Amino acid sequence: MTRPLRVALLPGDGVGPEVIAEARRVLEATGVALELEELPWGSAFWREHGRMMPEDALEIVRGFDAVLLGAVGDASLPDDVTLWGLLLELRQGLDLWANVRPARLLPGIPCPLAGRGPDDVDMLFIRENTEGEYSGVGGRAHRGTSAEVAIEASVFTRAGCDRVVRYAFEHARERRGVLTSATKSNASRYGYTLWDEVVRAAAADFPEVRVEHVLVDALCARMVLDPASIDVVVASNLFGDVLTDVAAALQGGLGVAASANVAPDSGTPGLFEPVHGSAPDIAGQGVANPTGAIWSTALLLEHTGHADAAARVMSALESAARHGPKTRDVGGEASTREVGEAVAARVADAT
Ligand code: GGG
Repeated sequence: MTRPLRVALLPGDGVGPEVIAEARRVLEATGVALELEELPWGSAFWREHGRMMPEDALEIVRGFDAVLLGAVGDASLPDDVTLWGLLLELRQGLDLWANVRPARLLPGIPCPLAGRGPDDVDMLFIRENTEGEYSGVGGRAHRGTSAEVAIEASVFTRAGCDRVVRYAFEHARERRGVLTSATKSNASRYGYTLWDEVVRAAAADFPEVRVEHVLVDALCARMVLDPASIDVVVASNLFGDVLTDVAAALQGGLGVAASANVAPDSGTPGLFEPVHGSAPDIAGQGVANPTGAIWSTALLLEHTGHADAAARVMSALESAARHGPKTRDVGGEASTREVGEAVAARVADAT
């Protein structure tokens, strides 16, 4: 008998608990044998313990096959405290070096670009996830004086660039065969030029993939003007974050976008999360779109060897996008729970 899939649910802050409740409902409807455990970490945990997660959080997480995270961020705490205390600590501590973000417009979801539809928006972003501009290297001196100085160093290593670039090439080979590398190596002459060299060297091992080097600002414009020309994008940590908010807008908004933080071929549990944050303006109202969290569940199933269940979740999400129910951010009137229940029912029917 195969052992159950052990998933840690980490609802976190704001709308996190609402969307993770629906993701859980859908996960349970797949029929996959599960062992689920909720981890009460986040800003409420910080208020009680003075930290976002327990000291042995990484050890605890390593005991699971995967983690499903809702959101982090709370008005009572500085954003850098909540992000570094939980999400970035998990990404770096577990060395989850690739952040995979599909940006596909599901039929039935309105596209903000006039005249464009699902055929135009089908991109995959591979974001470097442990170094670059998010390395956490730097400091501040002479605080509060007119001589104050702040340094935020971007750290790029050849090995760190190489592994994520090769992973992106592999995806491009499986998709439409085009890899776009996004940098700003005309202005930032050290880290991004190393990145460019690594891309050129890796390209020799993927002759079937056409590579293009595009400056990140030009890529933002192209994503809006000609999204159909973009297949797989590989980008540094910060650029990947920014580009995928633009991409999320093209696929119907942040509520729809999903992501997987993974360390391929390492055996380390992946961390799966909707791209959106805690959305304090709508938290507790039951109106948040659970699509990004449910889509992240499909990525979790796919990455843990349950491709059939993942496909059933995606097809149920596609059906809800086409026929409803939908939340108000994508043109409907349904609640978070109504969408979750409808998707879970379709998954169960197909099981
Ligand atoms: N879904 C987790 C979450 O709250 N993400 C918000 C966020 O600010 N993420 C930063 C990042 O992905 O770098």
